[in-house]
Amino acid sequence: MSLDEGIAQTAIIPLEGSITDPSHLYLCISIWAVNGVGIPSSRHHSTFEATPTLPDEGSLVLLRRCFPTTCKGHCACAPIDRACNPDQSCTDVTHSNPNTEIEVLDVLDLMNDDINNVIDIDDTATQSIAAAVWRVTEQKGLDIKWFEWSIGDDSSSDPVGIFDPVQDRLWYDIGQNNQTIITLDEDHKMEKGVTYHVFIRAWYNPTTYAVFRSDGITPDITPPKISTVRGAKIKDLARSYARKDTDYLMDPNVLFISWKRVFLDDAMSHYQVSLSTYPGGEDIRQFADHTFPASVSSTQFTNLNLKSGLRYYSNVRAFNKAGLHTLKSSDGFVVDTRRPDAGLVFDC
Ligand SMILES: [Ca+2]
Ligand SMILES: [Ca+2]
Ligand SMILES: [Ca+2]
Ligand SMILES: [Ca+2]
Repeated sequence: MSLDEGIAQTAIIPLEGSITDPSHLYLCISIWAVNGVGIPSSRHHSTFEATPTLPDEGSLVLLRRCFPTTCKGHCACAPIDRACNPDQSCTDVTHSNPNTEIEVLDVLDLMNDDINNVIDIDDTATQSIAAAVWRVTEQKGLDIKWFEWSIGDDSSSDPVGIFDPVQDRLWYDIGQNNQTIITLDEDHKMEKGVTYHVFIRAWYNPTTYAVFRSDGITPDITPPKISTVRGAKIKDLARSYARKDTDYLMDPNVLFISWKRVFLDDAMSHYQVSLSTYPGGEDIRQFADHTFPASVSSTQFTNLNLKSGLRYYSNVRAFNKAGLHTLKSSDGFVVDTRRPDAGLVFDC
């Protein structure tokens, strides 16, 4: 039998204070792994007793004695999802909290640099990933020492609806981080149309906590639909007040575009408009430069200098709040700086 433990991974951790301070009996070390896309594993905790042997040297002895460190039985000796028997009762101050309070915001990803500029999302395109960040809103009473996260639906003030309170672990520790990304497997997916909250349990001391939760996200996995109502289409317009799509344009510099009642979605977010020489393209005007809120349904392009005889297409992308989009193009138009021959232009 080999006694080789394999490759030891080591790290040097600079300390901000003494670990042999008599007021801190034990040193807790948490280790977790983060994969290439930034998703962390569960945390493994160990408790050590620090014993100085010289003024600046000493040994850490792994504590194998089991004792609960919180009223919920958190302990360093239990297997990762288990607890020790608690020996104190808890004080849940969620509903009347004299201590520091936080707000929990739902986010699409954790790419935000500045916690103060984070905007909460209420819709998501995925049923298997949720993410949240949290920030202190009021500093008072006790400070928060550490956090745990969970996720649940709208039916309870406890995290139920995703995890099974009997079979599954409900709370996951995240230390002093202020963000988490939650990946759910096939058996724990969020249901479409149901609102889910990210729950954060903030611990003030070993027996006192409060539970905060985000205002929720609702998975919606269908992009905006296209209306089947007659006349609801992307219209190339020669004038701002025109109502009928045109298939020729006399002025090569100005085009009006309308997408009124073309797209349907309960949670429309915004539109992007482009102009191109083939349907769906953006070789004349780009989508990203022409973004409009959900309340807008027409726009104009000027200084176009379009070529006579070429066919152009107006294109509109409709985005919903889950970030999904649908593209629709007009049937196009030809620039013709001559007067049109009467009787040759049919259109509705
Ligand atoms: Ca919200
Ligand atoms: Ca939200
Ligand atoms: Ca037409
Ligand atoms: Ca047209």
